[in-house]
Amino acid sequence: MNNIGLSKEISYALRHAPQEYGLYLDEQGWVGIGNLISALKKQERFKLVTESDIENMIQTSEKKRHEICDGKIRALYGHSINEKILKQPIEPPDELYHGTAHKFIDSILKIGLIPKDRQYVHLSEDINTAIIVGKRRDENPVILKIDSKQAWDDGIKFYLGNENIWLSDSIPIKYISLVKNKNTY
Ligand code: HQG
Repeated sequence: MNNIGLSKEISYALRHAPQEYGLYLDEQGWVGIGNLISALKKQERFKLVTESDIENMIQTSEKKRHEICDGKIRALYGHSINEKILKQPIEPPDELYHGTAHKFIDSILKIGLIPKDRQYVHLSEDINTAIIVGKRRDENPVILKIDSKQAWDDGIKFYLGNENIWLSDSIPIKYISLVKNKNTY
């Protein structure tokens, strides 16, 4: 089984288009793993997929994007579906980071970080993760530092994605600063 292809397909189904697969996510984004497997099997390339293929894909992935519990599976972050996935607010680390493209900076510094097509803003626990995220859009990404302690104290909600990806509601500019990075500037 091609783990990258399987991971992308499952992310697409569980983050963006469950209805295309006849799936209904509950409020926390869970769906029965048997239902997901039945839906995937309708495609020729996934007709032999098993639960252990999915477990293996999750375990060997360089990023923890999905989790399985009690016969159910969900995406941990990234959702764009209309029904908002409910997350429990949790106090974040004092600082978080966001890697982005130069072309977005003027707009971010004008209106702050917004979720765009997703349900939440995605933030990284460390600069290296932010660089990897930013490199998806810009070879030499801009890294922003978020004063998450102050934002949390002021009532902005943060939520856990995986062990180094945090989610949040929109982040106003007063909590955002540019990280001076010798590779970036
Ligand atoms: C930008 C991947 C203009 C924001 C990654 C980002 C992550 C603004 C883009 C996860 C803006 C949205 C999410 C504003 C934000 N004006 N641009 N006011 N506010 N933006 O993909 O954080 O590999 O929705 O900077 O690794 O890049 O798929 O968010 O560039 O963890 O598992 O709008 O997706 O994970 O892009 O990435 P995205 P993201 P996976």
